[in-house]
Amino acid sequence: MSALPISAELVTEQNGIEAAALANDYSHLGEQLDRRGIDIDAITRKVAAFHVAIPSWGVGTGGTRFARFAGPGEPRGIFEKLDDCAVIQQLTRATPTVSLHNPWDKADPKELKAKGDALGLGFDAMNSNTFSDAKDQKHSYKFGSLSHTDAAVRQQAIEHNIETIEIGKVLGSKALTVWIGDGSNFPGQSNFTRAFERYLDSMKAVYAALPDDWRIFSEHKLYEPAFYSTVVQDWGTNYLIAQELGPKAFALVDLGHHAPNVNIEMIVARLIQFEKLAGFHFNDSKYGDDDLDSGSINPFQLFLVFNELVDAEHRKAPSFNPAYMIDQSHNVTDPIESLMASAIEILRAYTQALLVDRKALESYQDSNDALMANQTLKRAFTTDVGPILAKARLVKGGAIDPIGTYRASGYRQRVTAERPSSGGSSSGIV
Ligand SMILES: [Mn+2]
Repeated sequence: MSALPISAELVTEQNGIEAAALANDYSHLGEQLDRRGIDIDAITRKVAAFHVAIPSWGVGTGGTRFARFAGPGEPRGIFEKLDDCAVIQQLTRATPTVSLHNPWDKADPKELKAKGDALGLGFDAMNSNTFSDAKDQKHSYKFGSLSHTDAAVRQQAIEHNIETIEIGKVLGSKALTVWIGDGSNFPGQSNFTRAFERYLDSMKAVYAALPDDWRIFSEHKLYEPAFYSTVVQDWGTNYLIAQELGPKAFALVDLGHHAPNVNIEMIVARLIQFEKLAGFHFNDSKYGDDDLDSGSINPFQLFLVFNELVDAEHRKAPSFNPAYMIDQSHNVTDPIESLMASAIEILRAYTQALLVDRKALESYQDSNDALMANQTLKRAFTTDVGPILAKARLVKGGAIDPIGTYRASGYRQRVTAERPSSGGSSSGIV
């Protein structure tokens, strides 16, 4: 673990500044929760065990279709991206795995594994890419990939997904996430039924190549890059895909991939009930697939999603094993800071959901006491759980104040000197 990017002495020194105040705050919150019959240490242990994966592309500065404004010291390749991911894990202790993208992160898988091991990082779900053309590929995905009208293009996309599984096997990954850009821009351009049949046939070929202990996650999105119709447009279609493919197939929920005001927590409940929830790509949005930082716009929605997840955990829902990943585009902030803040917001929502008095909630629901049922959720949501989050980080060797410690470390200034600007970085939004 000597390869950790921030000096352990600095973390200890910074924690020393905050330690006494945290001890007081934690003790005070412990008394409050005790009056509600909640053991704060039991909650802290659960929070300390919660993990969310970082996408490799998240540490590069994102952009929009209008422009991308590079940030200082951007990682120039996957090995530097892993260094940045290690900073996030070192200070938050909530992000021990990285989700890689093929082909953006292409490198010798054995070298990737060795670099991950040196940094104490594991590898989460692999992401394939048939929504853009890679250099030197024979057929273009301009008019689709797994659902393309031409069998040769579909075969190329299938083989790419199988190659992504093969890379993941070396890294110790156990899942493949498939998001396609396939769809149409004009009414009449595509036959909905035939396109979906072709997609299912292609996915069956990918599914057949999955190792026994792997899962395949399909990700729906209602629009973009296709603006009239999308082949995998919503959770209903996604559920049908998971049903058609078999027991290793699950439906992944990216929070930004729904129409505004859709009740996402209810979708989550349905997928859990029918044992097909793959997991999440966390982000936040105001208008569309904005890919803003988790919890920055609508923390109550994030809490309501976690309320369903904790409810499932509480009642031991069968086949409940969600994979958590952040999927954001950091256009105006330091990506490391955004990812740390987002991991903390995700953990905050989880912690608040753990505080819901489920017995009382059930009783209010059964007696149709709408007001008190809502009050039960709001009581958990409005509890300041910051001391629990800080304590969970501290006991695992992280920072009480990750962003403050990161800024004090001068990491960004150091890598800015080490990484001359290349003018571009492979970053994307999926
Ligand atoms: Mn996504």
